[in-house]
Amino acid sequence: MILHIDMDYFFAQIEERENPRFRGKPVIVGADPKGGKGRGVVSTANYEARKYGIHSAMPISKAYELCPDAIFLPVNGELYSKVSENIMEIVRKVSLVTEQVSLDEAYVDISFRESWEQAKALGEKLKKEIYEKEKLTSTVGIGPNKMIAKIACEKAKPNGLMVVTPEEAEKFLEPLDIEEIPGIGPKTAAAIRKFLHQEKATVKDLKKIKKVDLKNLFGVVGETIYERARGIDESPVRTEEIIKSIGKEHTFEQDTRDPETLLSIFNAIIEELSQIVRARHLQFWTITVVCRFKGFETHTKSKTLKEPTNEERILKKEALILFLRFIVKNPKPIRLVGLRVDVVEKIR
Ligand code: TTP
Ligand code: MG
Repeated sequence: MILHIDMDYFFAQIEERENPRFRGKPVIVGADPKGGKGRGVVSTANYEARKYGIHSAMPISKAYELCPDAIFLPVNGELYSKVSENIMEIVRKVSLVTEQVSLDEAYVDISFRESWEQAKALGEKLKKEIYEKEKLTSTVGIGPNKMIAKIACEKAKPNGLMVVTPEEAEKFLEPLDIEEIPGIGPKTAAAIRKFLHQEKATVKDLKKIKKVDLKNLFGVVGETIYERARGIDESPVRTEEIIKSIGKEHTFEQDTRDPETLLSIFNAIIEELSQIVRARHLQFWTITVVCRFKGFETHTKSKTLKEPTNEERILKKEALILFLRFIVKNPKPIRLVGLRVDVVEKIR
């Protein structure tokens, strides 16, 4: 029995809590829109703003175009982290077998409950306690595994609770679009639709594809897709917080090819990441550079080292090589640069 909890419109809901006069109005948290000329993205928006089609990761300029009268607020990361800590403390009281996946989202193994009714009561209690202590609404999904719990939570949003029992699981999944299955992204979905000769495909359609065909299409991932379509997901709730990757990015005020601007920002990102890696006693293994060009065209280049290390000198060298490849290959002005490292725990 797995419980998945996800706070509703998290950053924006905290802002509403702090400023009750924002309630009922569209609220957008993210980069400065600068009267429509802003260049960053939306972090999140409350449900009033979502009615205008505004969503996370949308360019802030687009959000401004859709709803110029919305309340635009900067990201107050410090406040959101503190609230997140308070919430996760409440969640961990349910069970220590908790896996926090982001600031506002966690899985809890609640297999100690004796029935699905009891599981539901536990979910309700958790929601209530978070609301009483933090004055914030959340949504809970409960199911026989992480995948089902997560999708149930999506379906119950906002301020909802949904339980899907093992008997209901397959029927629950069948009408869903294949892209609602975690692990099936746009490219995988397109390949599945092509195979089926269909413009749209549900999980029920996906189940018509034989395991061997999915394996031929996607390799080992094909097997996972085959299982997930049937409601099977054996992945455990990972209790320790495992940091898998750390990243930083920067959007330029104007698209640029100015070497001094590009290099000074990129070097600052390298230094910042390198400091985090050392502070947390981690080592990096794979280095990925992201470059977004004029027109939002986004590319990544990666390099995996022979062995993990925490040396800034190596990060600098490898990241710069990847970055230079972008500059040499693509003459377009650059909108955003980013760097991500996949990390492992340093053996102490
Ligand atoms: P989500 O849980 O994905 O979104 P949400 O809580 O705003 O809305 P809901 O769950 O009701 O659909 O993400 C949690 C927070 O993480 C979100 O409030 C802001 C931040 N975030 C970003 O900064 N950028 C993003 O692209 C996403 C998806 C989230
Ligand atoms: Mg959320």
